[in-house]
Amino acid sequence: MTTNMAVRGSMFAVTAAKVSLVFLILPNLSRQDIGTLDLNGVWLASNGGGDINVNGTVPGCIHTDLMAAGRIGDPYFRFNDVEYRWIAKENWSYSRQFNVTDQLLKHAEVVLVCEGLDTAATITVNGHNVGQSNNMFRRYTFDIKSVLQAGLNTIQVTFQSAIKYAAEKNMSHADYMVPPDCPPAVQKGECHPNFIRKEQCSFSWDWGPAFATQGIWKNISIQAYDSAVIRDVHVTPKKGDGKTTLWLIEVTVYMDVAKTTKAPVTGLVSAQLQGFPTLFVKDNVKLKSPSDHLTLTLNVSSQFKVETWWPAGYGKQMLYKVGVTFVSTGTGEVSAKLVKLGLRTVELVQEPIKGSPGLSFYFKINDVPIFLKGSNWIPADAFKNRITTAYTRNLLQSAVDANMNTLRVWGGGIYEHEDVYDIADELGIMIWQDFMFACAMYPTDDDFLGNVGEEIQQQVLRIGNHPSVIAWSGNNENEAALAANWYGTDNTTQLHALYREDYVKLYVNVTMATVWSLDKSRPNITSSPSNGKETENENWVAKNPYDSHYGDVHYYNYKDDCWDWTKFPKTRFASEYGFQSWPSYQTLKKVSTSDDWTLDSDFNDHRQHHQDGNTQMLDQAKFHFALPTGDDPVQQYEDNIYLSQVVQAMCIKTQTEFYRRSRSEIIGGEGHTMGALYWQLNDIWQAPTWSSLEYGGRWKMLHYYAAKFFAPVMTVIFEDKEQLKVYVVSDLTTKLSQVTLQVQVWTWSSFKPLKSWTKTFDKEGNSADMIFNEATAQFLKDAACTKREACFITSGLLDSKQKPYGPTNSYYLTPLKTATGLAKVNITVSKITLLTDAPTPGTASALQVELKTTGPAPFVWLDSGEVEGRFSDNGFLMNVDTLTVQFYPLYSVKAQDFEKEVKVHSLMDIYRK
Ligand code: BMA
Repeated sequence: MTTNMAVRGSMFAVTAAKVSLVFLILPNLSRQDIGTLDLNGVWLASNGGGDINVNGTVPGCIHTDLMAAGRIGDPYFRFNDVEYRWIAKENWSYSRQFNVTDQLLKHAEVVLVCEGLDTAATITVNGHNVGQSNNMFRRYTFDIKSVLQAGLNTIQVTFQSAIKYAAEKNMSHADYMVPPDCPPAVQKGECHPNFIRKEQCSFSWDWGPAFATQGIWKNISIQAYDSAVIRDVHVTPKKGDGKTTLWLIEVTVYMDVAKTTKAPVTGLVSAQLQGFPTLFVKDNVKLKSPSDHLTLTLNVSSQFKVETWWPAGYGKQMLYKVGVTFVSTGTGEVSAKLVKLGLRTVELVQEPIKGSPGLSFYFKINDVPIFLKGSNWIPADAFKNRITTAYTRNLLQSAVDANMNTLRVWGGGIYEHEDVYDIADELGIMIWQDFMFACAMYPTDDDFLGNVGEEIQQQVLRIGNHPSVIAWSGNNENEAALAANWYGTDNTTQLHALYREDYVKLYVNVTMATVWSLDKSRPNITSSPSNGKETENENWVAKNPYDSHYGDVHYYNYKDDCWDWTKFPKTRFASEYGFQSWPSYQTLKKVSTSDDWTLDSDFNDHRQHHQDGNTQMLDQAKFHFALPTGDDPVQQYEDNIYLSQVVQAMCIKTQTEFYRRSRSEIIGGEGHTMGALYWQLNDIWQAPTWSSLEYGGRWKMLHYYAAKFFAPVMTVIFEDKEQLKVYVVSDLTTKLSQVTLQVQVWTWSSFKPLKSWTKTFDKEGNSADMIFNEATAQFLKDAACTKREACFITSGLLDSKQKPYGPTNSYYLTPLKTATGLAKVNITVSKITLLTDAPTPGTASALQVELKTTGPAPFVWLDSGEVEGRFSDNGFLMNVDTLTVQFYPLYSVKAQDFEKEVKVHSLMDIYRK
């Protein structure tokens, strides 16, 4: 047994030094600590039949345990997701022995604290049933005092197959169907995930495999105490009057209190802002058993020099910590917790807009309106114990390095690991946090609702201290599914009314009500997409949740040419839109064999979980490009991967630029777009998906493009009927004085522009303006461009000293398959040098790569082969004969080793015969 002054396994363990600071205020107390016994480590994992017995790692899951024991291979390899289906259909149990001391048993309360059980389980200690679980998103605390003994004890957690549990629950829900029953066949998934409170995509998704894991996926420990323990601390900063009071920090302390026949538990609770010894508050409390809570308020007066937390690109990400301590009067027992916070305000503005029906939908942080730029986050692995802090950091760093400021933690995955929120706090990434319900109707019997209520309460208290979290949102697309009858929920009027009632029960009466009771400091949206306030007016299920005049919109269109911006909805806030591409050959190679590397291989079909996905990618490519040609099938496979990434990058570039240029205007009653979060940031495995980061972290071409189309200041070129227009967009809060817009016309046969047009002006911050507007035909004629097919346009800004400022943009006047003069050129890596002092996102030294080309080349792609890392730019248009880019390796690499791996090519190279 270990005795520790911190509550082990809790969110933020308190170090002795930190607690002693609090003790300065509370002298002369003889201290006695909460006893904890950590049960993490090696357990025995066995299947129901008892014929498989392997080491079970806690925290962990059965799939990785079987893999570590050599019972199975890599579950992601080839068709293993289907081969290993049997694992999820078995009932697995985890057991171990542990020693307990007399001293621990003497405590009034001895509880088993399970931070996360995945999912349906019965827990026994020494053969006695101590409790049950059926929600992987909840912490369970079981009383085990009466069944423990001094000396050796045994614990067993017996899981029921999540697939079987869900099927049983569905069967017993006899009154009416809660659809959908099963996912589309192409997903090769399991049925009825909506009947179990488990990661919904673990039963498969249109980008992911079905691995319905089982296991103890978070920490597990025993806790022993006599008075009370702090279970959660929820901190809410509120703006003060700005004169005498800068901030009021409300600290709500949630405690589990020992059952006692004697007088109520009393003690002293204190809270202190770390680093400010005189900024503390304390209170004598009388606590009710079995649980109680109280609120203390820290008054941050103007004498304390505190700083606000800002999103990336707007200022510093200042973080503080509040230490909370409870000292029991009777026993001197101490329980302590340390939680992080950032001082910031958030507001979702929904108000009338002049010239437009409906309401605005945008966020203000610290009173500054902010355009939310970013993407949607899905679970980083099917097996959560494989995700390291370094891996999470690399993904999130990649997001900010691509100029993102927001991620939506999507509702079909998990309430994320603490790392995600901690790193988001540090990097200034705002989080739109969904609750975990997606693409389904859900049951609403009392057990289910009670279970969800507990889940919401615990998650709001766990995640809600993070300044990065700026919004709660009830579910993914369930309002839309109901409104648009995705699952046959309106076949009879009577049933439709019932589904609507169920919807309100779950997301309004339980979810939203629970959130409001705990946290009023953030906007609370019922669904994404929704019409915000208008959805509320329409009794929570709007007729058209995709209305562009309200709230947020999800938009997918695989049929039309994605370079045609007129197809996109001019929404207030685009929270999802996307196109698929294949991940790199290097990434796919790890889970396939050479037989798989053709477009029509079984593997290629198998990994595609979206109906007609492979055809859609090719069809979209055909709008603008000829398909790759050549005799070597593997080469052709690689060329197709490349082309799919070109197409995805261009599609999302076009759509995002449309949203960004729409931030300041209302046209035909639509506009004032203030958010663009494309679908999706990351991948759960190696497959064709909508992601811009591959499983493993490699950047697809789209991610390089994101860095440019999300740049704080950028230009957008497009045609509106016969007019060529260029907008200048600035997300800065300050004015740019005397910037010059340069618009140039080029041909494919020269490094010199045919014509340069410039204009110098002052650019206000937080706005998008049209600076250039000319008839295309006339502009090309003036440039002596003979025909559209022969030319392309670029735009860029120069600062007041005439130096390039921000990214250069380009515009192709015709599909490149019909471009004239676009020929195969010779591009080579001409020099590689090691840069020892370059600023690198990773820890290793950067390399400088010099490129030379014999002619202009679109979509120049540098490939680092087996070397992991990323370039400063990639997928670009090269219209100079020499340029340099940096390469940032993930691990140190010698220039000569890198030279062997690095390759470069451009679009015309994929036409090999
Ligand atoms: C939206 C998302 C996901 C899905 C994606 C791509 O519906 O919310 O459910 O993966 O589109 O189809």
